Amino acid sequence: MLTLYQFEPVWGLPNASPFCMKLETYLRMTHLDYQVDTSADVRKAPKGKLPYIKDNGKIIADSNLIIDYLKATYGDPLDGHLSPMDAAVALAFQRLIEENLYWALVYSRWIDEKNWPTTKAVYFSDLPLVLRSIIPKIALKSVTQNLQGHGMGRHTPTEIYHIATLDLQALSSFLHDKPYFMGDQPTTLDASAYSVLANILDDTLTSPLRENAMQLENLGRYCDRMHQAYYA
Ligand SMILES: N[C@@H](CCC(=O)N[C@@H](CS)C(=O)NCC(=O)O)C(=O)O
Repeated sequence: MLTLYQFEPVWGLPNASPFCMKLETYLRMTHLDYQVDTSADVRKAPKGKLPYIKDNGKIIADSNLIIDYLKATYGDPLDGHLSPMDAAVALAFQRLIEENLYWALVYSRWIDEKNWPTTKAVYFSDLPLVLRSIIPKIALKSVTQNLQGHGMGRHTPTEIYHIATLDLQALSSFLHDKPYFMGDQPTTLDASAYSVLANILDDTLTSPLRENAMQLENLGRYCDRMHQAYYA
């Protein structure tokens, strides 16, 4: 059976890692059998990140490459019906969510001073006491460098939340009153969108990111629908 290596769920979310949650949601949407292993050390993961999978002895990392593999191996029940133009739009929105909006979420959790103490307490609560004052500092340094490398971390907080709000507004406008992003049927884009949006809307932390997302009420209703469909 396929094994999904991902982080332990926290905050009542299927996963606080949008990429882990996206892949688990995809597996549920496609009714593929899987088991979860949360014991993997992220530093020893094939690409130093989670999720990755093991299927029939093959190890594959990166949620998008994993989904490509799953489509090639088990078929493509979610996206096969999309026209080339719709598939292009779905890919563009997926990139907006994963390559831009995601980084504002990372910023709000790790760098926003109001949230870092809670993030730290939750993410590192399992560490032995002696490591609890060392590992979070190392992890924070690495996340700060990643945000700088991406470019999002070079902006002011006001600019970051403004950039993210434009993404959220685009998502809200495109979703409009459709049940799913690409229409009446769920597609892979919904696995990606639901995972980042549910993480942003989660009430454990607060930030202008969450407050602005809350104003866009169709996004909250969409997350409720996805939760009911795949995690009720
Ligand atoms: N492009 C990758 C991104 C995965 C990713 O960024 N995972 C994060 C958690 S959301 C991670 O493992 N971070 C650990 C680290 O960077 O040390 C995918 O789609 O799977």
